[in-house]
Amino acid sequence: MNKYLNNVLERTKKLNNNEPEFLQAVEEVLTSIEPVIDAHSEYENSALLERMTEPERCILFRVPWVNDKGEVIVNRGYRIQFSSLIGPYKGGLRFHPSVNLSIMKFLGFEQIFKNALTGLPIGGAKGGSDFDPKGKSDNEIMRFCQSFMTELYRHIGQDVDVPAGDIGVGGREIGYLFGQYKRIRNAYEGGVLTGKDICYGGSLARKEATGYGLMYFMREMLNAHNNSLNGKIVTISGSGNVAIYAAQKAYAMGAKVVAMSDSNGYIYDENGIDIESVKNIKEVQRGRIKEYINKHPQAQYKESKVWEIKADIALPCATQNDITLEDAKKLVSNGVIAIGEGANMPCTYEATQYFIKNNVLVAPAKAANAGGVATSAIEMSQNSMRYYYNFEEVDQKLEQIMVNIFKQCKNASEKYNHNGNYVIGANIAAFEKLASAMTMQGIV
Ligand code: NDP
Ligand code: 2IT
Repeated sequence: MNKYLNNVLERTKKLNNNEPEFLQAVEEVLTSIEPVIDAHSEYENSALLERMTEPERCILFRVPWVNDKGEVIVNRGYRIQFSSLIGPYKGGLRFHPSVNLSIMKFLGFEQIFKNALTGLPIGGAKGGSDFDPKGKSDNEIMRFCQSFMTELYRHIGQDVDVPAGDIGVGGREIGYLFGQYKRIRNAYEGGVLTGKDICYGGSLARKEATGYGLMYFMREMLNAHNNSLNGKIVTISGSGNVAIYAAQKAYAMGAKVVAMSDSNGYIYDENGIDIESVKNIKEVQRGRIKEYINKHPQAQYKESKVWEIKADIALPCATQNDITLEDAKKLVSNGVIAIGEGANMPCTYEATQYFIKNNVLVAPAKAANAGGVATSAIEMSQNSMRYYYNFEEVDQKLEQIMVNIFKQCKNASEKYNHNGNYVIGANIAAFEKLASAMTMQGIV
């Protein structure tokens, strides 16, 4: 391996040795950009990789709140402002008990590359809390969000840092966060958060954007290999925001979704899952996926991983490291042809390598799920204009962005003789842009 790359990898490991997810994300990028590093010896002199792998700022804070029983609970809040190189810090907030510094940093790091691929002026960030929204009342969610924002507000702003949703943070949470921000600032700064409801400054199609964008990317990737979604059997992990709208678009493109999951298990419906029913269970009732079988007795529920179901296309849309090498082997032996990463880093490194070795197409997260943040940037732009596009206008812009992202991945993969390897393509295309911008801006 290139000596400079190797030194940076060793340094990163030493500095972050108890952050496995962060190291995994950095290692995946660094090992795939070797040909670019070989061609640019000047990067070493400017410590370009050392700077790129070190967040500009990590903010950790206390989030005290009172539950419905009157007990005081203390959670930890995070905001990793990873890079402001090409725009204000931008990225979601995750509320999940597993949240820790390693997960926040891996997500922030990935976000820089993803945001660069969108072609829009957004830097990279991630934040969140180890708060568990499951089973909490609306009032508890509101009190938590208000406390979280009472600290976060001083670090964000529409030209500084613009959070949005992620796991456990959807329209309800963004509403409470926005209300508290506005109250503290005594100003309507619409562009400070994205994923807002339409009635107070959100963008049409933002809710659908990540899932739809994933399927636009998948369509382009399959087209490039003389294939299509028509008649394909699809399985999806997760049943949240990304999963639901990926499923909806998959149907619209002629595929059939036979299985979806949550962290407890999956539902299998041979005739095709009724998405409106899943939407109702998850978005309206905030229930569990197994409730689906109450109204659909032909469907089955199993407490196991969805990857054991035979599929042409698998869409991991839940969380990181969801598809292990063992799952990858099962999927390949069942004839899978493509993986679409709706979630961030849903495949382990070994799983991704196994897919590529077995000629399974992989739509990498940084590229394939970038439609969400791209539409967030379109929301920011509408907030600045004080004017709103209709649904079709936003959807068309999203589609165009995804087509363009696929082209960038394809071109970069071909330029460095990795035809069809869009994982390497995405990393290189994003890195080239970031490295140029970093070089032009001097040592900062
Ligand atoms: P949601 O909270 O809406 O849904 C998350 C889904 O994933 C739920 O079904 C949840 O099940 C499942 N899940 C979460 N954690 C785990 C876990 N540890 N093990 C198994 N299942 C789990 O989140 P989103 O749909 O917004 O996000 C899903 C993924 O997509 C994340 O990786 C996120 O980072 C990524 N992403 C999201 C974007 C967005 O715009 N929202 C944009 C780009 C990427 P359960 O209810 O049981 O917890
Ligand atoms: O991972 C992601 O790209 C998101 N959760 C969306 C971030 C955003 O700012 O819309």
